[in-house]
Amino acid sequence: MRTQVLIVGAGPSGLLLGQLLHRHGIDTVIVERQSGEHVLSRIRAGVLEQGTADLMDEAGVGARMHAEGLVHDGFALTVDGVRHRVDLRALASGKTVLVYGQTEVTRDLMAARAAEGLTTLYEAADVRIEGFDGTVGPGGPGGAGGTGGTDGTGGTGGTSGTSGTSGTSGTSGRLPRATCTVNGEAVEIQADFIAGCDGFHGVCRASVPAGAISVFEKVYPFGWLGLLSDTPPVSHELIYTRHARGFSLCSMRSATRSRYYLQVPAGERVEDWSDARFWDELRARLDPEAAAALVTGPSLEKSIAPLRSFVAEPMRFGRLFLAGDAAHIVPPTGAKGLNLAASDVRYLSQAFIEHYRERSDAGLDHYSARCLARVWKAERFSWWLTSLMHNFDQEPAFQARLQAAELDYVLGSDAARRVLAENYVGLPL
Ligand code: FAS
Ligand code: PHB
Repeated sequence: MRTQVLIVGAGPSGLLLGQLLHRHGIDTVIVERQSGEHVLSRIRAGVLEQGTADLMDEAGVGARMHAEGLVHDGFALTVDGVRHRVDLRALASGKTVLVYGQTEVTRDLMAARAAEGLTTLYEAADVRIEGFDGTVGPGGPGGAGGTGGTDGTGGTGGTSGTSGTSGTSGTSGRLPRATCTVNGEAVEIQADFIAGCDGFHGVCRASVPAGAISVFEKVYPFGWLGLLSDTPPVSHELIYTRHARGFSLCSMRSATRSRYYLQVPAGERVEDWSDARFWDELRARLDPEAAAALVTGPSLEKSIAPLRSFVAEPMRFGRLFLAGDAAHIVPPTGAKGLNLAASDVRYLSQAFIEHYRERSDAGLDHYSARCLARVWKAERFSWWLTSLMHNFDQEPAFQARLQAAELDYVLGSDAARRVLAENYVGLPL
């Protein structure tokens, strides 16, 4: 197979990138290790920044998000049993967030891709990528200046197989490609570029020569035990609770479906948590009003996510570009994971469109630095809010006093709340 941009991974990053490029006539193929049903079965993010919602609109898939998503103009921090509201609309210049599950985002993107008849190879086994580090000459594959593809069309883009981007000028002539097995058949896909949207455990970052990449990581001594239930939320807004027994989060997917999280020690096993144990522990951590309002029910899903902060630098290697969790991970406390993936995809889609439409590689050349400037600010905020709200039993007593002082300051200072709100709604793109 031959395409313009080969996308590895059909999570939100890969699907959103594929949809945005398609709307600008750029051909993509997506290879995904799992089935579509498996991808949809993962319960992850729940809060979209305005920039992410705007991107969904640009991709032409925002209708259900606007119809079913819940606009939230604030959330609560509960400390020592007292609930403190953070008024996003007042503190963040009128900005709000949208509560709409990642599962629904993925479902909308999958449906749009299928409706357009675009190629997604699900259950692709043994995916390998190569040829992405080819020395790309001034022309690049259909890029600015050079003669572009071997067919002399100068990279006008177009449908797969006929695009003017085939071949590369002034290079070793190797094209980036992926090989995999689908339904027992060996498949090879050649492309001008590869977008590594295959998440933290994917093959793309792992395919980069060790000497070419730097990684920065912090692993937290706890994880989040999440439970999804068809029960009404305890409050119309999210509640982040700091408690001596551990952090908890009351979130939601709709007025009838709730999402709850408990801080649990690293290494905890989900099999050790019956629904009854989960509900008892959650109730013990909530403020009295929330505890009284809690409606329990059978779990639809229950899982433990380990918490880590992780960044790989740079995010570009020749003709391979990493986006989303393939390049960075944040603890979910700040609701940044999915939103960071969306901002990477915004920058990468703009760069590819510039390459094929305006024959400029400025966006591609600036992609990594542009993403990382935003990634590190989100890493800082996610680490900070995690440090503020979770129990660190192993930390020295001095650290616990600093944490208490920081909380006291945040809750008592308009300036500090403004910083919290500005980061929570998402920094400017
Ligand atoms: P994803 O991991 O979603 O998608 C990558 C895709 O690539 C997957 O479908 C995978 O099957 C596929 N893939 C992997 N290896 C491959 C290979 N070799 N070949 C082909 N395909 C391959 N964020 C929040 O904001 N709030 C949360 O509460 C939250 N909870 C989370 C809980 C968990 C357990 C995890 C892991 C993450 C959570 N996140 C949360 C972060 C999450 O939302 C990510 O930011 C988001 O899924 C990023 O999307 P992608 O970059 O598309 O990566
Ligand atoms: C969620 O609803 O899954 C969610 C919401 C806010 C967060 C993390 C997760 O900070």
